[in-house]
Amino acid sequence: MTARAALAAALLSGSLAACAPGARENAAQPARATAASPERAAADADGPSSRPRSACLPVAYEVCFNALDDNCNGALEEGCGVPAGVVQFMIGWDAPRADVDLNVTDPNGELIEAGRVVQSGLIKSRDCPGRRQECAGVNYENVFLEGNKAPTRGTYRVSVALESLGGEQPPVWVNLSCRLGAKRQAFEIRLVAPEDEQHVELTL
Ligand SMILES: [Ca+2]
Ligand SMILES: [Ca+2]
Repeated sequence: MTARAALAAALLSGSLAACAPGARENAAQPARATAASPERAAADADGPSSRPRSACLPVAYEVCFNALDDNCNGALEEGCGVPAGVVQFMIGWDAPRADVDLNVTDPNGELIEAGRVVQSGLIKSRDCPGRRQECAGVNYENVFLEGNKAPTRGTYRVSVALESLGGEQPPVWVNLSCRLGAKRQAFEIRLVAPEDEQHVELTL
């Protein structure tokens, strides 16, 4: 099956459509905070796959920097100093030296990069692990809509790609959380080798 063909859509209701992972080499599991499950063991044994995951976990507290709304209160990483917005895409991964990239292209076709606000109001807050390991092993990347700007309607294209393993043992497990207004969805992504990539599209 091709990567594109693997984009089994997890359709969201209402005006938001299709936040679906497309795997070249992927599966899914939380980057942290959960123990290995039988499903994960099976995925490890069988090779790449991918799947949506619960947008949140029913626990009493928020775990910082794992790109999950752990306590299911609708807020991602609250109290962790991570900027949030009504449009937001966030990834988090455990492997400290692995270089994973979150590449979001907005409906205007602009790629969201760290340190530059594009016309749609989106900005990327950081690029991990950083050229000089600035993220200090706490690896997450966050694209969010700044301030009170109205979200731009159209299709947002998201890529989660493994740039390099950096000496880490594969697979690298990555959490991806997506928010468009009231709609939220999360994915567990498994990246095995450099240039592995997972695609998601959301339409507002
Ligand atoms: Ca969290
Ligand atoms: Ca939360």
